[in-house]
Amino acid sequence: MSATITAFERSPDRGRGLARDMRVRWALEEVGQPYDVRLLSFKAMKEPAHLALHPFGQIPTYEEGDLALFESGAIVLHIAEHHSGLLPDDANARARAIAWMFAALSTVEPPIVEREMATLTERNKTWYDERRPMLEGRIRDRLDQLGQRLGDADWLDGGFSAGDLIMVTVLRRLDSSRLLDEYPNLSAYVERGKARPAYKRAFDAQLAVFTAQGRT
Ligand code: GTB
Repeated sequence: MSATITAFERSPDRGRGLARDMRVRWALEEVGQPYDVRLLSFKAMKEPAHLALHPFGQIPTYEEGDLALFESGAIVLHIAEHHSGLLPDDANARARAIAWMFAALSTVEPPIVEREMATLTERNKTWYDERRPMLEGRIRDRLDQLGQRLGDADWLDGGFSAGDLIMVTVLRRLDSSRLLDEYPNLSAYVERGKARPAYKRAFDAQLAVFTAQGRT
């Protein structure tokens, strides 16, 4: 039985693959599982039918048989645990790959999102110019540390894993800034992720939603 995920009917990122359904699509492509997509308007996301699936009225969700999940990290972990290809067999290596998923979501992503939110909502405030270096400094701290750990390796811990999948999608959120340019090994890491055939299939699928609307 195919899983059904939810995604934006009209993604504010205009098909750039930055919304969080992208990581779920990518995970499903990596493990070779077909999936259906239910597209939602912002209004539908806040209606009872969707709130029953997602308490915060967001995308993505994941439905498979009698299982309904929300939170992109939990969904990717579920996919990775039930299909081979995204987590190593060795128990310790598996635990470390899962730790990288959590690191991406709870240590690296928050300062990136905080800067993004400030850019969106505080740009005209008097304090914005003063606050921005601090927000960017917090991101640079994490990128310094992550870049040092990655070194010249291809992936964070051995072979490509769900930890890399989440980390690459998190780092992609810096696309509209120049911050990642300061870290050649991290930029190359993101490009390696984007070069994976499964990533490309997932990216094209979400882009097709945007182009089908005749938007440019
Ligand atoms: N922690 C949750 C998860 O990982 O699944 C967060 C889910 C989430 O933030 N979903 C967003 C959403 O549904 C879409 S991805 N927002 C609607 C709402 O809250 O009402 C976040 C996102 C949105 C837009 C861009 N963009 O335009 O570039 C990037 C990322």
